[in-house]
Amino acid sequence: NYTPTPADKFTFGLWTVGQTGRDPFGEATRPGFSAPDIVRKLAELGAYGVTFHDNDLVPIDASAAERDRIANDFRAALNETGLVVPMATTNLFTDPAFKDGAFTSADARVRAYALQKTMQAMDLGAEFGAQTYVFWGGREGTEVDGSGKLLDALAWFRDSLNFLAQYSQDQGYNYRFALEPKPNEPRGDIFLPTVGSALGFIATLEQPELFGVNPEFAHETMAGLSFPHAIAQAIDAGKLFHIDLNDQKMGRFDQDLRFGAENPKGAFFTVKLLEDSGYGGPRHFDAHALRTEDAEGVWAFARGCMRTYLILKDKVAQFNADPEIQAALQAYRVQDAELEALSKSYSTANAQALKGRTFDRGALGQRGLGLEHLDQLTAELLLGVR
Ligand code: GLT
Ligand code: MN
Ligand code: MN
Ligand code: MN
Repeated sequence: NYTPTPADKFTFGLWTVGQTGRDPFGEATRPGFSAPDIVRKLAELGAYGVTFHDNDLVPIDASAAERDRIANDFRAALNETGLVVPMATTNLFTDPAFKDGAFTSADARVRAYALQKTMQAMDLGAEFGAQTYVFWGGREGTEVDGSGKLLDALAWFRDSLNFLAQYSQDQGYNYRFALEPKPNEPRGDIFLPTVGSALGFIATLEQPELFGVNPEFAHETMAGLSFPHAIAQAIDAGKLFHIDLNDQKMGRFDQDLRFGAENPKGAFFTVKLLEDSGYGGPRHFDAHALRTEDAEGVWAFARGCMRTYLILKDKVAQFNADPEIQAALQAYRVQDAELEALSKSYSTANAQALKGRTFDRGALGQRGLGLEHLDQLTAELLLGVR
């Protein structure tokens, strides 16, 4: 009946349901909630966990005593509800100090401060048992490429990630790190703009096995790319360490819409990849209620994200079991054991055999693939008439 339980592993950032409706053009439209209230409400709704930036929980200028009091209240709510904290991250974008980047600032003092702030945030995350640490480089980018830092910025970014990975090992935290790409906003151009570019960068790090990606539906869509294709590549590379689920219209500002709100077909194939591949991590919603909503609307939004995921998960099972869909899939693929054996891996003999083979090119080009039929079946399944 599409009611979530912790076994579904749904998580929300404190900043998501805590979002107050503020945008670049207007003030907050609702007050937001305290962290312990968010924990209690999410638990009541059937979520598994909660995530945070250091400053979602502890204000940037809090005293040591305040920090401890806040951490204790938060811990009490977690203990009371059984909610967990699987992921934590650093706010390296709100404070004016980071206006030209954190790890990629041209100011060595800002880069050093970003390391200090991240180490402290990693301590805070570890205190609550976080195992995944996200890096969203929101301010890591430029508007003015005349500043001449494109190559330096990548080197500074690499040094920082290498440094923090060693800090994590040194402290015994053993975090798995997840880089979150985004093409633009708030910077004109953000470094590592897509899942593909993050994967390429990870290969240049000192301990690449500790790093994966945290792809977000909205961010790949903003770049004009397909989210299912992006996560398929991450899964193939063994790099899907975490995921940010939401929705987005292409070519717009970062909308962070309720999961499935805009592109249910993209959401369906996202859920299908996660479920069919056996992805075991949290299903993390990085989205927020529309600015039009009050507190009740916020919880309707959160419930909706989870409910839509579960409905789509059901549709995935239906898709996988539907005889007509499975027949269409079978008809689409042509198998040929002999040719597949010859093509799978190179040997001189296989190369010679393939070169000597005669192919009926005309017939290969004439075969209809039945994809219109398959796609209509998928559409009807999603529209609820199958
Ligand atoms: C911010 C951003 C998100 C990131 C968060 C992690 S913060 O809300 O828009 O996409 O996932 O830093
Ligand atoms: Mn976003
Ligand atoms: Mn966002
Ligand atoms: Mn995100």
